[in-house]
Amino acid sequence: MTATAIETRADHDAAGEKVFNDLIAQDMRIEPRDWMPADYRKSLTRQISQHAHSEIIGMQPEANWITRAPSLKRKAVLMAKVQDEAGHGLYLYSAAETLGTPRDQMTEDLIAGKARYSSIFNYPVLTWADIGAIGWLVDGAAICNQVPLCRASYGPYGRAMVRICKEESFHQRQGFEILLELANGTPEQRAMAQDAVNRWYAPSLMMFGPPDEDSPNSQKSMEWKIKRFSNDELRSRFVGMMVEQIKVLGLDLPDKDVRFDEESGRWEHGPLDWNEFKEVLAGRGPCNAQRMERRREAHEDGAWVRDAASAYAARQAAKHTTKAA
Ligand code: BYC
Repeated sequence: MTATAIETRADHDAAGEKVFNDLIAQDMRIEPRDWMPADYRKSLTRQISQHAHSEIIGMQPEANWITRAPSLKRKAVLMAKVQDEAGHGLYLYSAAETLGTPRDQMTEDLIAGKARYSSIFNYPVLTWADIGAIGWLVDGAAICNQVPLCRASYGPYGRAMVRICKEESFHQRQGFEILLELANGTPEQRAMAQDAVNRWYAPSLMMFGPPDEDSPNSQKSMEWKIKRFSNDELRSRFVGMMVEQIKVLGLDLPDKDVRFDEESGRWEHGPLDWNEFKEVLAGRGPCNAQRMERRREAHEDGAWVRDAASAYAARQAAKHTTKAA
């Protein structure tokens, strides 16, 4: 590179950085062709691809229950929910691709065990009430975390989140309704609902990520207005929502330490087992191996679809080339 070329590149970066900082300061959106710092691109690709993987892996625990759902209506609703999650994965992979990483690469990383997906999907789904608890607690936590992401500074991510959040609201309602019906059913059904809430409560609080003091990405992410609130702020907000909703269910939160702290204006909760969280992130949760194995199988089983789509695309492209000539 010549000295002038380097100078021009440096000038370009300096001008780009200024526009980027101004846009962030004015709460405006960064779009794919805009200049952005390499770390912003990297961190967004990390977060959005992890989010996409979570949606795709998240289909597994619920899909396992479609054939066992207790009525035709419940099967249809659950099937629609699982299909929604697939759609969320696709919007998010598309949003991540606008940052320059091809989707095939992201899939390879997931399958090779190099990429993360949400800790929550490494827990077993033992009863039908778990499907209610997942909808109510897991999708509830997802909404609480993701509504602020509708205002994320990166345009394609924020826009994808708007649609995702609308669908998550339905998901939460269906989970709540399953639990409500069980809570008002026979003593056995009620006990099953309480047991599911007991098992999913702590893992759903951990979905918000590690405590703020152990969250290496939060500070930069908040400066860049990707995240608008810290992990602990959102976790506390979620606890406050659950405290009210559990009253309607007539069940109990398995946490005697929940209380509103007037001084901080935050909901407090009991201690969480962060060692368990670390184990799950390290691939040693109850279902990590099973989820990854199933994902790899699905990828291999889908090879013929990818091959057929590529062959079709190549034929179409050849047709256009012939026509143009
Ligand atoms: N699980 O510095 P931190 C759904 C990782 S899908 C696994 O606080 P950040 C649904 C984190 O990635 C729900 N890993 O990170 C789908 C980081 O590792 P790296 C998925 C976690 O990014 C189907 C390290 O720990 N939602 O709802 O500032 C059916 C340090 O963390 C977790 C999203 O993905 C975790 N729970 O904040 C039903 C939302 N937490 O990358 C429902 C979008 C943290 O440095 N993502 N880690 O190696 C986010 O909002 C943020 O990425 C997080 C973490 C709040 C999750």
